[in-house]
Amino acid sequence: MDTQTPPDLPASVSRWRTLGPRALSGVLAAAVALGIGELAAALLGMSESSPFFAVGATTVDRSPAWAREFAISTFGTNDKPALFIGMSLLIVALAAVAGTLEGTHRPAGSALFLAFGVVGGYAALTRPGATAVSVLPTAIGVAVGIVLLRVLTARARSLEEPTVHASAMTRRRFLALAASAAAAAAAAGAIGRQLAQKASGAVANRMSFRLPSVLATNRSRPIAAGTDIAVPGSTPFVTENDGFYRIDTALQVPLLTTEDWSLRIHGMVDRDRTLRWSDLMRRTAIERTVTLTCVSNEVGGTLAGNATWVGYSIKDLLDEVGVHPDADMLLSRSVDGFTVGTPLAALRDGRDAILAVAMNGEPLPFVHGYPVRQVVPGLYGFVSATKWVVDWEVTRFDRAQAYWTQRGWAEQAPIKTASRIDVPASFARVAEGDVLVAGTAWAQQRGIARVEVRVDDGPWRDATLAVEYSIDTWRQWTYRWTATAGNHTLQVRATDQDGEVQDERRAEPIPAGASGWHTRTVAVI
Ligand SMILES: Nc1nc2c(c(=O)[nH]1)N[C@H]1C(S)=C(S)[C@@H](COP(=O)(O)O)O[C@H]1N2
Ligand SMILES: [Mo]
Repeated sequence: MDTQTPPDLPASVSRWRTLGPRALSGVLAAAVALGIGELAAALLGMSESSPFFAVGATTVDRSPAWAREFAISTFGTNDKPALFIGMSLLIVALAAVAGTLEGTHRPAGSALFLAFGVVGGYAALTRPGATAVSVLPTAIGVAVGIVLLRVLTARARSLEEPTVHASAMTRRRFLALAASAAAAAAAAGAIGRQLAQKASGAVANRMSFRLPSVLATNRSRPIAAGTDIAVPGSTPFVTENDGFYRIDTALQVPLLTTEDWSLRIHGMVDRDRTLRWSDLMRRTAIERTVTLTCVSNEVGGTLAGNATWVGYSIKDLLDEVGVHPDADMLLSRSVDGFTVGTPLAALRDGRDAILAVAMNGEPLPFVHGYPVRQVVPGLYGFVSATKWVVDWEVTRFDRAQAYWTQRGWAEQAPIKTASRIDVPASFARVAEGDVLVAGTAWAQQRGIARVEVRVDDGPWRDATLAVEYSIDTWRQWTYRWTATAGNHTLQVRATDQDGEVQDERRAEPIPAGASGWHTRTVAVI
């Protein structure tokens, strides 16, 4: 090697000249493989089988409970971009190794690519609803990737030959090929994504969706004056769809049309039944305002949102199919295979459990479950709020386990009483004197009776509650504080309408929801 080094070049530069093009070859070949895999998946009408998404989805499903907790507490609702970035970095690193290996120990790099193909193919084959052909996008992508890896690394090697070492021509040819590969990878990926969306027809279907009309008697109660006290910076009573938290395991948002949609009801029932969209539309629509909460919400966290939903009674549907008396769980399944176990008792006790089709006057956004999702007041989302729901199995908790329960989360998970300080903001600096403290509190199904605030471990003082909308929605509160200069700690706690004070003991979200009192530090100047 060293004999090829021109005397004026330090060894590190020459090593970089050799390794750089090889590593780049590997990375580009992998990018093309993934882009082609994406495109092939779209053209074959199986976008869930693209190697990148199949591996990502499998990673999500196979990761242990602590990993989900870590991801959500670290990245919040950006957990998906974080996963994509992490995967991409790992792929770049491995592909660079493959390119380097292919240069020195041909065909070791190709073999490594083949190994990635096996991993991707295995992931695609084991996704819910996969068949033998699900492996095709990965196989095609990897085949193209290996050919390109060989061509590129051969070119990269020719750059290193002493006779042409300085040849600008060779270098230009390599760079031109590399640039074309990068462009091809980006184009194939982007076109694949576009095609997948278009082909589903779901975007057009959602645009032509007509909101069901709701009889006056089935409307949600109007929001009375004094419910939404709109302190700047505090949580609005109704959460806009765009700002509504999103939590799910779906790396590719399912794109269903109302025509594709159906709900199969089976298991411990007298009559199996499959409900089509037209069957749903013939039913009586009801409108309800309900606050959803995620079990992963930390004390003081923002994984909760309040919306006005239009949907159809879950209880009525269950009554019609004749639930067996010894059944106690509804195992609902999303089109992507995610499952939720909900106590039948909660669905049938008269609370407003609905199959929702609209959210704040719009068809459900795709990320929130278009065309149909469940909304059940009082239960954390992972045991109640199935999005893209297509299957209901009436069963028993001792016979079936839902997705998160299999991963260490609770079977039963009623929402815990919680309260949060929104204003002043975290580590805010406020002026001495009259300071308005504001926030929200929730105890779905029980209702908020009282909110108290204390400063620096002083006595608890009653906050002023906003007008209550219902026991199923959060309730805003304010507190007037005469602030003195210095650093202060504000703390809040709520009491529900059963007289139960919010649990002071700190608990992690896993297995059944966080508890503890929210505190906030404020600098008064
Ligand atoms: N299909 C599907 N439905 C799902 C989930 C999911 O991962 N997949 N996550 C659940 C969880 S954990 C919560 S908190 C709510 C969140 O609903 P949102 O994203 O509309 O706020 O959806 C629930 N429904
Ligand atoms: Mo959740």
